[in-house]
Amino acid sequence: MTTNQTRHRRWALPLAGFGALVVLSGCAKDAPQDTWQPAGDNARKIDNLQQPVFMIAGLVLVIVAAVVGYCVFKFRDKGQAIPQQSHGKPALEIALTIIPALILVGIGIPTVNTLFKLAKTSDTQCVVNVTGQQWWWEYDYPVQDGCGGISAPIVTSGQLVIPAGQKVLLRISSRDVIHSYWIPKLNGKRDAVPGRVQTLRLQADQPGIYAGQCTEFCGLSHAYMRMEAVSLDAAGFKSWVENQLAPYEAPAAGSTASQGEALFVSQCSRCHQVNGILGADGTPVISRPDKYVYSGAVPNLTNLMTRTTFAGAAYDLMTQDCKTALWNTPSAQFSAKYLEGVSPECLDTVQLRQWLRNAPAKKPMYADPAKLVETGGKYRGMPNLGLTEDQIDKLISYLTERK
Ligand code: HEC
Ligand SMILES: [Cu+2]
Repeated sequence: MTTNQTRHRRWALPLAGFGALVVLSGCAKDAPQDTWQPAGDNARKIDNLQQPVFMIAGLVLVIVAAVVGYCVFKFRDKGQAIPQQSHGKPALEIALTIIPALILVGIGIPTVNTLFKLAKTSDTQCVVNVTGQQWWWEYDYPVQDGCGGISAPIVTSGQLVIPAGQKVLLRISSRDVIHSYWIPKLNGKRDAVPGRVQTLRLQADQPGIYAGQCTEFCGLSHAYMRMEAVSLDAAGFKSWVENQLAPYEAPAAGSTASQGEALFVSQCSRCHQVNGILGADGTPVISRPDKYVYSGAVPNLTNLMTRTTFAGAAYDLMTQDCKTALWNTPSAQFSAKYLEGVSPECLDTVQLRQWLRNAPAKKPMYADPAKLVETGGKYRGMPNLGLTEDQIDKLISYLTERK
């Protein structure tokens, strides 16, 4: 090999790395989970801190890399004699201790200050309880005057709906293992720890939809444990609340949806609650997920079609085109658009059908009966219920009416 070739080889790797960095940095444009594009007050506080900190850290990196590079090059082995050995240079050592200490203090003061500002919850205007479990998030809205008034509890999952411009207090916990709640454009992370309630203040400036995902490894389907925060204008949020609390309407007698409802009562309602649903004898059907599922809870399916994703916001209920259109709706029109729910033209039941056919095949979740021993006979996710295609059709007809 010629010296020229060796020289080229030496530069190939660093150059390729640099090229990859340049290409990858292009991905950050319009990334839905970009901390560098804050969309609310808390995320902006974090951004205002991380910008200068990264700048300082970057500068230090450049200086250190330049000095190391210079020394490596200047003092490389040219067959010269070993230089005279010396020890200690107090002026340099003291200077190199004081300078980093000053930099750390300079970064530390605004960091601690920001932490205190982010931890403040006394100024929040309404509350949502957020509970993580394998592998989805439950949101329950207690009765309150805040958020424009909520007159009865609302329980939903996957998509957190909040009023835009308001400081919302999330009270975060978990029913099984440790999860972590993170909507990067709205605030930092907060761990969801069983037996503890941790608070996080969330605020979105504008109506819109913001993506997030569980950021604490929590088992098999951790990667499918996503969430979305949806912010609506005041009037939009009020309609959302009213819609969630609207009385149950049974499907027309004899319809396919009505047969689906009966199937739902017999197959699903031991785990899933649909508020207001009545059994064949006319009494309310109350679910008992704690008897069948390890975490003790499963998603409330009362208004499934008011959300656009399901099963930990990992799968879609609408076509990709409609989804893209929703995500790109300008904030002034967003609330009305979201409140339409999944319209018949947008409805895409492919993933829901796969889910009902065999949920654990779509989302790995220890629903395998052979593993129930570990959890005292309880499932860790939704089991395969062995439904026929005909049953699935009826159930889909029923579920897709639920808005
Ligand atoms: C043994 C309890 C159990 C039974 C029975 C059950 N499910 Fe589920 N289901 C779950 C669990 C647990 C989840 C959450 C899984 C996840 O997202 O990881 C779930 C999730 C869902 C979801 C997604 C909900 C959302 O908001 O994300 C739908 C839809 C659903 N199930 C429909 C059904 C239907 C229809 C039936 C009856 C045919 C049924 N399930 C029976 C436990 C059950
Ligand atoms: Cu998780």
